Amino acid sequence: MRTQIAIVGAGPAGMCLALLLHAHDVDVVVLERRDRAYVEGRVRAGVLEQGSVELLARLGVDARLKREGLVHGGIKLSQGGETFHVDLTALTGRSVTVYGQQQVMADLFDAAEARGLPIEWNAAEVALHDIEGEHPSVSWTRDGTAAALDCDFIIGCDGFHGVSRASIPASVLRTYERVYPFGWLGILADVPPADHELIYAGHDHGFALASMRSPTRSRYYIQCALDEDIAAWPDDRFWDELCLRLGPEAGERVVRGPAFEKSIAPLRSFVGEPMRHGRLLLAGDAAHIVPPTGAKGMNLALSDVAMLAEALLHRYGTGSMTGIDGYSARALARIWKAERFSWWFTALTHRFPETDGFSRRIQMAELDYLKGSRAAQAMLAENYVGLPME
Ligand code: RFL
Ligand code: PHB
Repeated sequence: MRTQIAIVGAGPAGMCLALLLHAHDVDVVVLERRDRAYVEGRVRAGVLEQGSVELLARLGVDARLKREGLVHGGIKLSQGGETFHVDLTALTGRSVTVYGQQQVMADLFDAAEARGLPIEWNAAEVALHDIEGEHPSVSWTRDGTAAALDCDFIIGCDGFHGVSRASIPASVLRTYERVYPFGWLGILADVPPADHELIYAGHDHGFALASMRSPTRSRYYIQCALDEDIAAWPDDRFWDELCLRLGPEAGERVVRGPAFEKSIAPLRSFVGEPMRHGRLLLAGDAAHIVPPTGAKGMNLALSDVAMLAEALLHRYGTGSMTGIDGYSARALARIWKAERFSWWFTALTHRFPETDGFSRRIQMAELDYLKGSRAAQAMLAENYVGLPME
């Protein structure tokens, strides 16, 4: 088999890139380790930057997003029980849209199916070959049968634990990492959200976040220990702790109900450089991870592939490798700013084991400063709604 572009991984990065290239008549094949139901079933991101919404619109996969996405012009920050509003739209002229990654994936898969875009589901033992030469290829097995694909470029969109980044020689790949000493315990419940906006709360017990998926479905998180036993968090205990951390004002408006999803996610900052080696290019979580506090992970995956699609289309349109040669540096410039923002927002709102009286008061002073300073709020707002794609 032969194609122009082999994409490893059918997450947001892989599927958006596949649809972008397919729309310009570039041949693509997507290889995915799991099946559609599994990828679509993963409860993950919830917030889309305006640039991400525009990209999905450009792909023509935004019909449901337009109907069901919740446009938010602000977020709330809560400190010691007191809540203040950051008016994203007044500060930046932009907004964000609350629309779950599960819904994004369903829309992308529906479009792929309708447009005849080939996805090889349940591709096991995916291996990349000859990425340093002119004729790379990908091999895999399904149900024990071997298959292979020759291509011009391989795009690694296979997430943090994929095979693509691992195919770059250790002598070439530089990695930068922070592993945070805590996780997020998250739940989904079919109850109306506590507020019409998201609430990010710092509390002596740790961070809490009130988010949502729809006017009738809430998504809540609380910071927890990495080795926390989920069984030790029956619904009542979760709701009590959440309300305490959100403070009396917001806590009072929390509607309780049975949690139908409960899981713990670890927090990590990670960047692998460069994002290209020979004919292998990386995008999304395969190259970088941010802690979810800044709501940047899925958005970065989408901005990476918007840049990558430009570079590849330039190559197929003109034969020039300029865009591909510049991709890694261009993408990393934006990624590092999102890394900084996600790290900063995490440090501001979470309780670290080493948080002593001094650092706690510094956190409180910074939140108080944010509350009273339009300049400080503008910094938060322009990062939260998404920096421009330069
Ligand atoms: P994905 O989504 O991990 O997709 C990678 C795909 O590759 C497949 N794969 C392989 N396929 C073939 N062969 C192999 N060897 C393979 N290895 C892996 C996998 O099965 C999978 O289908 O990466 P992608 O496309 O780069 O997308 C990244 C986003 O999914 C991720 O950054 C976000 O979910 C992060 N994130 C958030 N991002 C936001 O923008 N806003 C948010 O509000 C937000 N909240 C979150 C989050 C992530 C969370 N968790 C659980 C990590 C909240 C949480 C709790
Ligand atoms: C979510 O709704 O899952 C969500 C929202 C905002 C974040 C992280 C996760 O910062």
